Amino acid sequence: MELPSPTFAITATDTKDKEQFPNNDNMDRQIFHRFKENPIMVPSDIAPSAPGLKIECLLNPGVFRFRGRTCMLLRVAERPEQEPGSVSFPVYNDRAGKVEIMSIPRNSPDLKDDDARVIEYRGQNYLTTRSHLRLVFSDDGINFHEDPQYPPIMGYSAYTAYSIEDCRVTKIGDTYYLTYSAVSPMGVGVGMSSTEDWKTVTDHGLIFPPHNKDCAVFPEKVDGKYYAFHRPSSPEIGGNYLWTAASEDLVHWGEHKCIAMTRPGMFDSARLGAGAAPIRTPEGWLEIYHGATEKNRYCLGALLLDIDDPSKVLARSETPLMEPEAPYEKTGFFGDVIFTNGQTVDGDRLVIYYGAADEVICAAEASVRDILDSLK
Ligand code: MAN
Repeated sequence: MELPSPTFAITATDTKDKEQFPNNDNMDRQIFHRFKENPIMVPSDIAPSAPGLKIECLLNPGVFRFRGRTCMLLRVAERPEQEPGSVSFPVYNDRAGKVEIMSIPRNSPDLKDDDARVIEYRGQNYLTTRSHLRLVFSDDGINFHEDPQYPPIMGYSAYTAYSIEDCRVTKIGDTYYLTYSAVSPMGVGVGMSSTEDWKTVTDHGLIFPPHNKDCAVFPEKVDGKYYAFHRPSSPEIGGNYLWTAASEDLVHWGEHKCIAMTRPGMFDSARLGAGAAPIRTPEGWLEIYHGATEKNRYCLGALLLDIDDPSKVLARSETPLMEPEAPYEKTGFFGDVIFTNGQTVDGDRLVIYYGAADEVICAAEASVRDILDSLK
């Protein structure tokens, strides 16, 4: 299906927060061309999930097509309005079966809060916001709105006590498979759910235990098996590398192989992880991934993998395909971040949807051919 080119006006009600961002036409030299409507969604575009909460960030959407519309499964990060003397955030209490607000005195000597995303208090780590997943729909791939028929996906389990984040969506047959980061005091693992109609969602539990994230399922079987990318982490020996795994049933995974490691001095020197499901091309599986430096600067690169054996890397970007340059990417809740885990592909036209500075949703398009050529 051919999508209209991105020339639509932003609806009047949404303009207040969006107008602060100047146009960014000067970045055309890059392979990716940012939508001139960026950011296409900001936190004030939707309502919080419960009274007393404020949406701080919209980020890292999974993207798919459903009944003729382009859909984003947004990560919505919330917390209470912050009082000057304390840090407060929601946590799901599995025993009580409800979300509770935890509050920590800001002047406590036991508090470490130098990262906007995470705090440490009395030796325990917490997230400063709690995320759930929210569906928004679009006819043009630019203007997205909620549809009351489709409920949000909330993490109400012990393994999602802190958050449910960065959901990849892969359609196989009639079923959409959701793979997301499940964050709790036990660590960050990968949870999986599936749905056909986005009204009834089946939970398959954790498919990769902590510490693991950035899991994207391939859109079709390879040599009779399902494949996925995942990103186990090791704090001591090893690091934050990109792996593949294979499965007979999408729930039990084996044949783990580390396919791409960090590269000192490059844009992916500290960690890397998969974006959305890979794209089948005549030259191999093309995967847009994120790479970050020790200073937490998140850029995008590409990997080209053997079509019959995705654990074989044929090519990898030497320089970023896209890096934080626009004002909305450089500053925000957590600046210098471009993070994608959702895209649409129509022939040669790839549109990535991404979280910019962990705060707003943006989009950019590229020619698949241009990306493949950049890898030669
Ligand atoms: C991690 C994840 C992402 C986030 C980036 C940048 O990789 O928590 O959700 O976007 O960091 O902060």
